[in-house]
Amino acid sequence: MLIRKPADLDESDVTPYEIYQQRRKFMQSGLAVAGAALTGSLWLPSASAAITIGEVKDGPFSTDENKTDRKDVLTYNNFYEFGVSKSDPFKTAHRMKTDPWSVEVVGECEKPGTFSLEDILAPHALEERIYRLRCVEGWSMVIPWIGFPLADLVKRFAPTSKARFVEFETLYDKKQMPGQRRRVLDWPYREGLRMDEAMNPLTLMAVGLYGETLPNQNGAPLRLVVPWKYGFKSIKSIVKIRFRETQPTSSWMKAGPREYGFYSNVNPNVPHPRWSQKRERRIGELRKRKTLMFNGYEEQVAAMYSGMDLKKYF
Ligand SMILES: Nc1nc2c(c(=O)[nH]1)N[C@H]1C(S)=C(S)[C@@H](COP(=O)(O)O)O[C@H]1N2
Ligand SMILES: [Mo]
Repeated sequence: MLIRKPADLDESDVTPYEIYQQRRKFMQSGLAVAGAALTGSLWLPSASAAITIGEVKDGPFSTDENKTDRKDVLTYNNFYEFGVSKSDPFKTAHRMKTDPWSVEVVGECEKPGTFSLEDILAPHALEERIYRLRCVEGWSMVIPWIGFPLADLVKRFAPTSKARFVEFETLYDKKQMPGQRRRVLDWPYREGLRMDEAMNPLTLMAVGLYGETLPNQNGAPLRLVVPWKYGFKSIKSIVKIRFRETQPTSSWMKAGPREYGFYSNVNPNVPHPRWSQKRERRIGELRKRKTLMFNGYEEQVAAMYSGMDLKKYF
């Protein structure tokens, strides 16, 4: 499969028919603001991102469950930098400029530096992996991501023996990210992994989905996908990577330490303080499903947590 560069396509090509229709209706109804938002590069996912085009091979660990409708993956998002409602990112994330893009690598490593997106991507072969994503809010999706193992990227920076954790930061720019004008979270959005979690072969650095470069609302041009953890661990639009000796405090831990732990593993047996985590609604389905331990990736990840009290280290 080829990653398709938006420039190769015209708008009708990448626009799902229903949305195209919906947009036409929108514009006809004279909703100028919405119309303007929708005429941009919205459906030309991350139209400016400098992503290398090439063969994408089928990667490991893909589920054969039905994929979530592309339209839902692109329009039902959590990306608080663009607003707190699910439909906000789809409407406003086109304001984010993703080219040029660079990532600063700092902390406990032998090869820190500031790298362009092109430098970051250059040595990595892209693969498609179809993963389940389970949001702590109680819904889930199945998404065909394109990316490469985070482990391969981490190794390039040669972390020192002191590096026990990796911290990631999202872009902080109020002009491009209207949601940051309100302090709903302590910006920039921060997340972290223990080093073995970062090096686990399941952990993906994603640059695309559904055969295209990442749409802005899904975290262009570079985001994490950690499928055995609640969705908020999968940080979007990464600009900074820091190797640390001590455990980082994520934005969600800071916002609610009783509700969001550092580990955030999908665990039906540990309820969120305000609601159960036993079941979930797969977007596009009506009946609820049982939530699986580690989101169904127990075989790949359980050993990393042996001996840990998962109620304490939630
Ligand atoms: N920077 C940033 N990353 C983020 C979020 C966010 O608000 N800001 N939301 C998280 C949450 S709660 C979820 S469920 C997933 C949603 O990813 P998707 O919109 O691509 O499905 O992104 C995660 N990454
Ligand atoms: Mo989430």
